[in-house]
Amino acid sequence: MSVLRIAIQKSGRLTESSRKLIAESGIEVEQVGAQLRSAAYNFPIELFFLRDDDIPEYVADGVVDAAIVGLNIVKEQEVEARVVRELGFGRCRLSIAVPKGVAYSGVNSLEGLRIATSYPNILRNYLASKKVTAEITEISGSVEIAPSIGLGDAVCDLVSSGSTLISNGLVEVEPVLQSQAVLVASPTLSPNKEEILQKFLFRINAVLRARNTKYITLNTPTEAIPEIVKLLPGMKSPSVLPLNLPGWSSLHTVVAEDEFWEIVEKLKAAGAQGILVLPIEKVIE
Ligand code: PRT
Ligand code: ZN
Repeated sequence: MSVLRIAIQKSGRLTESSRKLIAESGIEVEQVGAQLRSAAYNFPIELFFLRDDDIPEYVADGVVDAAIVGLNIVKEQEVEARVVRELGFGRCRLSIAVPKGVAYSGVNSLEGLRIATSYPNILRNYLASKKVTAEITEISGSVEIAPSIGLGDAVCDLVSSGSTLISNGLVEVEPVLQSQAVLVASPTLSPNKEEILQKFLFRINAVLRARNTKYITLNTPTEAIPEIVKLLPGMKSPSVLPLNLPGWSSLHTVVAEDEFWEIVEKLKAAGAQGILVLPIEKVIE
């Protein structure tokens, strides 16, 4: 029987979220000690725990069949891997930043500068697309200190909160790539492995859809239902149950959580009471 080999980051920013996604997909994997690989008990996958930089090549070489890794790493390594799905965590951006106080008036200001980065390929393509000629200095870590030690006039590095740039006196000037964790797969999987990948994807989809979705119940005067239904985004026909109180009903529906907070005041103004917001574990479409 086939087993799909999936690489995840061994220890780093993506590790916990990757494991959580797999666990919430109902897949049980136990890693004992510093084990490098581990098979799931109840689903035909085997996890490989690797350094993130090694992952794209392992996928391209067929050592593993699929992986969870940052899009930034996949793009930088320019290997053959199919991006199957964005996973919504590990969000960051690759940006160019210059020392505070440097005059900057658009991407042409980078002309002739030396830019330090661990992402030379992405940066080279970006500069070429903007028709800017700059010198790229490749360094492997602590890119943010490069200008202060004379290793570059600017940097191109990953940013999430922006506090690393600020504490190194740098100002973000050009976003080059928006990144997040992605599920990638080898472009050439056997039909059996492709089938396992699609089953894995089906489960991931159900988990990720549920994350921003909440089950809402509320009590409302029955006569206010048409107005309340109009407020609930995308829900044409919520379930309505009579309450044991004449003229009152209980209404049940499913909404995106970020949309819910936009309308909660309006729901109350329309007469809704006793609003409950419940988590949903899976959404299957
Ligand atoms: O050991 P291994 O090689 O596997 O791990 P690593 O140390 O190379 O990678 P790791 O764990 O730091 O990051 C893994 C992935 O997380 C990256 O490839 C990105 O896809 C994603 N990610 C998300 C980030 C960040 N956010 C991030 N902020 N990766 C790195 N950073 C660094 C950035 O390089 C900079 O030094 O955090 C600093 C900036 O953070 P802020 O919040 O100060 O802006
Ligand atoms: Zn790494």
